[in-house]
Amino acid sequence: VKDRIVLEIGGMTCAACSQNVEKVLKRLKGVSSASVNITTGRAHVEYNSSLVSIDEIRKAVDGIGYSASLPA
Ligand code: 9UX
Repeated sequence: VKDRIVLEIGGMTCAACSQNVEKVLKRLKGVSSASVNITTGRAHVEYNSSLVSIDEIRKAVDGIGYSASLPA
């Protein structure tokens, strides 16, 4: 089953930041695609919820110095 989530990423100040976030997301087991838009500050993630949780996804982003939260 493929799930999708949109996360609001905090702390991105340059275009390379979005690449950093994308990379760490794609490295997660269970994440099949990740795309981060520096302009909107949002990440679109496709993942398998039986392999990885939203919390794990958020923690991975947190772990490289950015924040990830559910859009208000
Ligand atoms: Mo965007 Mo950079 O961080 O060291 S300001 S990649």
